[in-house]
Amino acid sequence: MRIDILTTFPEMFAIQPPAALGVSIPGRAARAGLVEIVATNIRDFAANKHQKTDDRPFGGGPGMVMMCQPLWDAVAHAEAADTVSPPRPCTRILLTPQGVPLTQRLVEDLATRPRLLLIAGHYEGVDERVIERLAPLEISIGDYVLSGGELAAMVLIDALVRLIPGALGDEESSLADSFSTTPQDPRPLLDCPHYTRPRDWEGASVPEILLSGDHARIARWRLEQRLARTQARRPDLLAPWPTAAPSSHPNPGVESPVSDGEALP
Ligand code: 6GU
Repeated sequence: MRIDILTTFPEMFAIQPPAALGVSIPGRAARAGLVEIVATNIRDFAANKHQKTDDRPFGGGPGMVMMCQPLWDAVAHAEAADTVSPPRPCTRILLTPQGVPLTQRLVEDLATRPRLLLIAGHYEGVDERVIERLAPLEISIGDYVLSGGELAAMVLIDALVRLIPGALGDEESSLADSFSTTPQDPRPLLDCPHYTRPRDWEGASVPEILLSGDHARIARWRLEQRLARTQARRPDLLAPWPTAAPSSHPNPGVESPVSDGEALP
């Protein structure tokens, strides 16, 4: 899988020397060639003499708006560049608080795509005309405001990389993660509590059942713990699927097309 990021801060995505994605599981996966992470500086495509990528908003107001031209040209460049021929189709994604909420279901869907192009917006926002023409899937990582889409893009990349076969070591598994589901049980549940040695730590012991060696009872206990925790901490996850009016968001979720944006030259 290849993941491109368009950003004005490409150094945030360095693998060597390592930045956030150069360590731990994403770093190991990148070095093993399981994922190719390519950050491109939008500023390199600014056609104006000061290499400006933003300008003041029409209509006034605070902050700056990311301009159409540098972003459009950066997308054209990145999509045409691939290490395989013919170039893989790109799923365009804009990280924005206006997007659909990122969920494990959406991450699982995106992990099946051959190539993602992540656009990290900055400033007050991105000129709506280039968003309309690119028609990206718009994704938010939660109901709070970040200064830019870079950290959100890293959150998405980290969540994706752990689902690539081989990215996790033998000792690790994404199957028991919080929010993971199975075809047998589609409810996203929180994780159960975990314990390791010593059996007694300053008077605090380990639940007896985990020392019993009875694997069937242990599995049942863990499932009960997951259900109880989810009920106590995140009852919303156990609620029936919403039956409210369908969202009128342009990207209703995982069923969205790869991209219906205008083809680039
Ligand atoms: Cl994806 N971007 C920004 N700037 N802020 C956010 C976000 C994204 N998701 C939540 N807050």
